[in-house]
Amino acid sequence: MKTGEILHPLRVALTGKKHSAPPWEVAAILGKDKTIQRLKDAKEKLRKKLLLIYPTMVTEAPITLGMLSAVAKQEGWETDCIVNTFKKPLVVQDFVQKAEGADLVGISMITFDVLFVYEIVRALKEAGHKVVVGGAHPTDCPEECIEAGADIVVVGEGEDSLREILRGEFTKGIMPRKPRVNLNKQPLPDLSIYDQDLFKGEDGLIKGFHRVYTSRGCPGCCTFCDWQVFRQTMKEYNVYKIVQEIKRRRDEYGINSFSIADDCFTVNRDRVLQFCKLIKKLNVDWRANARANLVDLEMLKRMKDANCHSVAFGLENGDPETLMKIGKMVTIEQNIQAPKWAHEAGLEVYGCLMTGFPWETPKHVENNIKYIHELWDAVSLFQVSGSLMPFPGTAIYRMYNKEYGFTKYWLKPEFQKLGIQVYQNALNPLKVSTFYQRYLFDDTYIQKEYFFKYTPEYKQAVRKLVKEIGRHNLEFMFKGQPNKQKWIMRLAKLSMWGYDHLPGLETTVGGALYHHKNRSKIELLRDKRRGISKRYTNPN
Ligand code: B12
Ligand code: SF4
Repeated sequence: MKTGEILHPLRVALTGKKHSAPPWEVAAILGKDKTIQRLKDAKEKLRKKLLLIYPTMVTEAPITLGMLSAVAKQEGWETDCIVNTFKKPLVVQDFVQKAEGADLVGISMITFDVLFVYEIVRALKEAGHKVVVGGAHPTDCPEECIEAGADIVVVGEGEDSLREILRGEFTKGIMPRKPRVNLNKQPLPDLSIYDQDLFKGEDGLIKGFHRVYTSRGCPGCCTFCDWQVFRQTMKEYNVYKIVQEIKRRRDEYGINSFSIADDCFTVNRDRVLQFCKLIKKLNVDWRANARANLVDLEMLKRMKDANCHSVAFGLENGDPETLMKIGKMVTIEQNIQAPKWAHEAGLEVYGCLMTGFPWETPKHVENNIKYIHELWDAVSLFQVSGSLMPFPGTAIYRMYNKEYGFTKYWLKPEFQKLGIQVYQNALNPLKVSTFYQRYLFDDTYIQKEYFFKYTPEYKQAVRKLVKEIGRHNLEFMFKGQPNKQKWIMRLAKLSMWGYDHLPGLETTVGGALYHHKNRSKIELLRDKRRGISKRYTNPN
């Protein structure tokens, strides 16, 4: 935009003259200083405002909003955001109030609490706002979002689409998916938009600012995974740019432990080694996600040497048939070898398992138990969630929704609060979980048959798996404290029994215990032991 194009309407606004007055004339009328100030004020007023919303409850600052805000600022827009957190849960009216004065409202959505989000959309529409939605859920279900009242739906990556919307080049409907964006041409996330107090941990650091992306997407095509936003293509940031960003966050926000949030960090070996070389100089520690077929011992050692403390593998399942059926494209041998290499390299290993596939039988579960035993010493912790949840956009959903009758389950009230994050969170005010789900493994989707139907024998076998996962994890969390391990296991078994027979009582009693004022401290401690809480310490 040329300077004249901005100044012309300003002059008209200030002088009241239809024909633009030259700046000296304006200055003569108003006096120089006042004029400059008024010009500035008027320019500010002319800037359009974008409000970004993250409506599903989180603990950490969702970096997605920062990425979109940076793009909008480049386009000359003013931005602000509002995030629903466990610390300060919001109601529909809070979002409407915050939207006052906004020229556009952008909502980022996943398939979680969707009814609540649609309520927000409707309320915003009633208040006269223009609403654009984007994220995993709108990508999977664009028509549904339009029916719910959104003016524009962005499918896939958002940067280029948002630019077009802000420039007024696309005004209504489902925006056709754009080619993948060039990440190196995008601005770095705008971290200034968040209400930092909402995300400050006990250590004074801002949760979420530790999460950094060096790439987007994953070459895999697992049938249970919702990879529709980035599809099966990977795009990478220049590692120099990312290491600079890590340095910035270290220097400006005091963060010295980072989580590389890429779906799979280890796809490009040379890039990993280059990253290691650069990050080592920053003296920060970090963790990353990997696939068992995309690592080798040398690479893992180099990661360790560059202060990587842990690596998470999507191991998914210990049964060869299931691994093949879910399209993981990794063999059991690789799934055993990789964690062992990582352990040998001195890294802590986190293993993510998935179970509850509709074809599984007790035999499949037995294979998973054997698998856990095989990896007992190599893996520090197995993730405590991992019961299959068929997200829209996944092959599993398409294959089974009609057969098992869970078509569009996310629009039913009883499915709104599903999602491990809800009860895995120390700050979570909702009484939705039990002692055993928190300490062992959450198999409630399976036991309560939320999505699929299972035989009683299978469900029984899963319980055995849950206990083995728990026994393994407790050994890690309470090393050298066998009595504590035993007591927690006993309580967990009691909780399991209670949940099966008197679920209401278990969650009420359990919930009451968790809602004791020390709960958040106790759970933070537990999360720290499990390595979930960030390891960073505040240098200030
Ligand atoms: C890091 C991560 C987390 C982190 C942080 C999440 C956060 N809120 O910041 C943690 C560990 C906390 C987490 C938790 C959960 N996550 Co998660 N997570 C991811 C992961 C790996 C990266 C997310 C991300 O930031 N991507 C980078 C940004 C740039 O991508 P994006 O958010 O999609 O945004 C782009 C576009 O979608 C679009 N866009 C998005 N919003 C908007 C809005 C507007 C207005 C516009 C124009 C565009 C736009 O533009 C953006 C830039 O291109 C994704 C997988 C993935 N590859 O994306 C899963 C993913 C988002 N998570 C998922 C799930 C299920 C969860 C949990 C429910 C898990 C659970 N059971 O507890 C919770 C829910 C937490 C919550 N309330 O948000 C699913 C969502 C599937 C679905 N259909 O809903 C994903 C896709 C994983 C998967 N493949 O199945 N997650
Ligand atoms: S589960 Fe992991 S490996 Fe599979 S497609 Fe999703 S991100 Fe890729």
